[in-house]
Amino acid sequence: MTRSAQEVNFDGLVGPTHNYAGLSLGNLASQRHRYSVSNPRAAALEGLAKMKLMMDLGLRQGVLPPQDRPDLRLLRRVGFEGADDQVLQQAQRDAPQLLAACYSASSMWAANAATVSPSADCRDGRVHFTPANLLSQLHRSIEPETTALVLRRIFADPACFAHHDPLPCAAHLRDEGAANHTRLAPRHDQPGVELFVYGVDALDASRPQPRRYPARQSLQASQAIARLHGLDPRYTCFVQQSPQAIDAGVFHNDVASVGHLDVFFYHTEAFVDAPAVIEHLRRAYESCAGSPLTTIPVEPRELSLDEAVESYVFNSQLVRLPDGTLAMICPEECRQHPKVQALLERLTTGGSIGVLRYVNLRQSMRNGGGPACLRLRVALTDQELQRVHPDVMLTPTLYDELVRWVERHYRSELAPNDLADPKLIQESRAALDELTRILQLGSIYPFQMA
Ligand code: SUG
Repeated sequence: MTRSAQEVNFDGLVGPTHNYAGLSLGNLASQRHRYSVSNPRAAALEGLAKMKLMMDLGLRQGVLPPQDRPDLRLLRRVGFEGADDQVLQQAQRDAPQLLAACYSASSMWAANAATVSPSADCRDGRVHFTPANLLSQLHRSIEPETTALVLRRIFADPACFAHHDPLPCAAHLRDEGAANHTRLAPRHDQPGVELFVYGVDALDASRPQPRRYPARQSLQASQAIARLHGLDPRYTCFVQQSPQAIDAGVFHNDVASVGHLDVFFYHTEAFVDAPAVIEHLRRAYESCAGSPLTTIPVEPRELSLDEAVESYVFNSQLVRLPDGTLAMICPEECRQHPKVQALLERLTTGGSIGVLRYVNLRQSMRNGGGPACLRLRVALTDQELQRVHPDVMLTPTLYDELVRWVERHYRSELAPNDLADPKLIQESRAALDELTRILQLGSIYPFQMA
């Protein structure tokens, strides 16, 4: 099948300091695995295996480099002084959570890197990118600067790509990127509906709010992005995530719904007034696309929100294979879950899903990151795809090279105490320096620019 546009998944490559520090309040897996020993090598290889699966299914797949960690600039900005190893030792003694924050490999979850609108939706006919400010969590708030630089480097041609700065760092404008954004369209090169899901309206305290856990996305941030991208207000929907869902561990909406082209798979307790949300979405979609939206609702009696969070079934990737079949890429954890198995059986025998594949992402999952968290979707026309930095596009050769690179540089065990080991800084920098050569990205890290 010839395609004039396609969705390309850009996955965050897991960095060499992947660890479990329990940094994300409201992310139940992150809390549960706090201080366990991680395996950065396995984490990176699992992520690469998922990318390879996508490539083997006939889909284009891109790679986003990890960020430079530890980010010692963070520790210096909060008052730790001296040489690198002194800064690390003092932070370990006085503020181990800050030390963990500056070591987090969280940029692997590329769904939080940015919000991306395809050219067909944007007034100026370019693909628009807004890196997320990620200010709700300290360890993630240090990502936007490098993310912005990397995206500008990969999508460099101003005739095709428009880059905005991350939104100003104020709680009013807290933004977590594509994890709370879904685009629905009949084709990737036709206008679609952009659905923005927010956790809080920062200007209206009378609206329902979560009680236990933070709402990470504000309505005002989503509105700002829609304005910046020049989206058509008729086809832009802002809907509120249910506070109960946030309190049940749905810290990003992509833990309770996923959409792809004309299909929207969602838990009926994901939104405030879900029936009205779906009706609104259907109408917007029909008037934009001229054809109906296919919705796949899941009621709590079939799967509770808690079970959705446990299994991460809504964090599966929905992709259309080159022959048009809809495929679902699920976390391995779904295989062990009888109720999820029954749900998936219903979807496959009913014909909604043509192909079902499971991926083992255990290392990332233990920090609350499933298949869809690891990828940033960028719908591109053939012409736009030609303008993407070619060396980040996965090929069998690049895959082999990246596997060898991981095996050369990554540790297979990282315990909380290892974060004060100054050798880890050198190891990590050596790995990243080499990676920028493999991906031909030039200097992107602060240590390369010093
Ligand atoms: O922001 N976990 C990430 C998981 C992000 C998942 N992304 C999407 N749902 N799209 C987060 O909570 C845990 C880090 C730690 O605890 O060490 C963490 O940051």
